[in-house]
Parts: sequence; structure tokens; C-alpha cells
Amino acid sequence: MAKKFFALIVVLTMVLGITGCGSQSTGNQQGDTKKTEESTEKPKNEKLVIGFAQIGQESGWRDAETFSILQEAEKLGVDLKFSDAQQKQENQIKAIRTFIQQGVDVIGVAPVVETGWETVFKEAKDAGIPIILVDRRAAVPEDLYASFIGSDFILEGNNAADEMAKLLNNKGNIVELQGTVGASAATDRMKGFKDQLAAKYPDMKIIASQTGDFTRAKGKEVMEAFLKAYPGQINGVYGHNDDMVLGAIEAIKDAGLKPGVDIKTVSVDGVKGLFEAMAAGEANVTVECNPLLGPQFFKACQDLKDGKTTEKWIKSEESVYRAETAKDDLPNRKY
Ligand code: GZL
Repeated sequence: MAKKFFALIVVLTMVLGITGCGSQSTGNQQGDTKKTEESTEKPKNEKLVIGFAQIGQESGWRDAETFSILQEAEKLGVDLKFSDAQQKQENQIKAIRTFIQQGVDVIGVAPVVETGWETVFKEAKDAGIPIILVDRRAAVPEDLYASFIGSDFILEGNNAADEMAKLLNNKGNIVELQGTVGASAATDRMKGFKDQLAAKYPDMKIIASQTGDFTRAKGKEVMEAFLKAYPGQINGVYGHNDDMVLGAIEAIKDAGLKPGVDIKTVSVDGVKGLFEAMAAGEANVTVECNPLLGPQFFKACQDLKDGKTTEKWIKSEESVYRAETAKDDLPNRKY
């Protein structure tokens, strides 16, 4: 699935003249001047010039989000300057500074971690360029960003705990595969799950929790270690994203156990690969986290360019999907 998205991303980047992998798009050269007070107001009908500082390509979910941004930019004729930070905050900060120099209308960023953004966001504000947070939050004062477009990660964690309770009949040992340390999606999914267990499920226990950095490879590695450390004691695995649980499923099979049966799985995202695992009887539940944020993002950009205010939190609508309906759901899945 990720390979298909990646191929499509390559095609779209060629069409849009955008480069990735820790470097900037060239876009058009008109944006080389710094946005200053003297700059005249651009005519309203002029096309949007947008900078997007993407995290990287760590998961199928991330590829789907990038595809949605690129596809929507192409559809709307946006001059998109796109940067792939390869999961490094310093690359995202560099990209934001470049976008400021280019005088873009709006900067979008998916903050890889929550902290360390205040200085560069202030530089954008001083340059009169609004920031939109996409799919992850940043720990900055609210006046430094126009909107956060994304999910309620705490609710996702709550829902994941409720689903795990149903699978384990409210009793059992759980191991947790955390996302990137310091990422709001990881911090809040962990909190939501833990708070729900404390509030409703006294006989369910998290016996181990470690980061798999949202990647399939690391998810497999960490699950292998958990299986060695807790032989025969693990009833369920909770992953902050589907990709890490897809890696854990490989580890469970390598250990001679049946994923989805001997060890129940609950994860977040709703990527196609997880639906395929559920249809094969190797996974149990995915809590949807919608990555197709391109339309909402560029609508907010246009509103800001037109001088309108945007909601501080533009929430994504999401559901919970279970193995029982996976075969029927699969054809309708868009990522
Ligand atoms: C969630 C997003 C997370 C996904 C992961 O909004 O930030 O990052 O859940 C992705 O798959 O790596």
C-alpha cells in the first residue's frame, strides 16, 4: 500500500515540480523576496502560494496524507512548496525559514514533536505569514498558529482501550507500542488509553510500553523483545499506529503464535494493510485517524488569504473498524 502511494507521490511531485527528501521544492522563483510591510497586497484572485513542512515517509498513513496534500494542490492549481524532513525537526524548521524568505501566503506544518517551535513560529508571525498545524499539535501559545487540523488523539486512546476491553473481556495483560517520543499523537494516545483503563478496567494492565517510532520495522523489533521478556503472558498489543502493529503481527507469527487470536490487536490509523490483516484473521480493531486532510488544509489556507478567520481546531471525523466487517469495508477504503 505504502509503495503504491509512494509511486503516486513521485508522479505528483514531478507534475508539481516539487522535490522531497529533506530539500525544498523549487516551485516558482517569484517567491524569492522576503515578505515585508512594503509588499503590496496580492490581488484576491492570485493563486495560493503555500509552504508545507512534512515530517517524512515513516508510515502508510503519512504517505496517504502527503498524497492528499499533493493531489489537492494539483487539483486547485496551488503553487505548493513541499519539504520532506525525513523525521528531523531541524529540517522542518529550516523549511519554515525558507518558506518565510519565499514570502508564501500560508505555512502548513505537521510538527514531528510538540516542543521547540516557538522561535520559528514567531518569525513567521513577524513576517505576517499564518501557520496551520496539520495532524499533530505544537506546544506554543495559541496566537502563534491559526488552526490545528487533526484528530482528537485522547479520544482515539479512549476508544482503543474500550475495544481492547471487549476483546479481552475486561481482563488481561497488554503491551504498548508507542509512536515517536514527544509527538502529540503518541503522548495523547498513550494518555487516552491509560486514563480509560484507570477509569473503567481495573483488571487490564499495561505490562510493557516502548516506542516503535510509528514504523513497521521498529514495531516488529519491539514486539520481538516483549515476546521474549513476557513469554505466554501477553493477551493484547496496543499500537499507536497500524504500521507498528503490522510489524508486531510478523513477530507474533515468528514466535509460533496466532496474531488476532492468541494475542489480540488494537491500533490507530485505519490503513488498508490493517484491514487486510483483519480480513485474514490476524488483527482485530483499528481506530480510524483520517490522513486525507488536503481539502480541509487548502480551504483553511484560502480562507486565511481572503482575510477570514478559521476555527482554532478543525476536527477530523473518524470511526472504529473491526475484523467482523473488514472484508466489506476494504473496497471502500481510500488509503
Ligand atoms: C496522526 C499522525 C501519526 C499517524 C502515524 O495524526 O501524526 O503519524 O497515526 C503517523 O501513522 O506516522
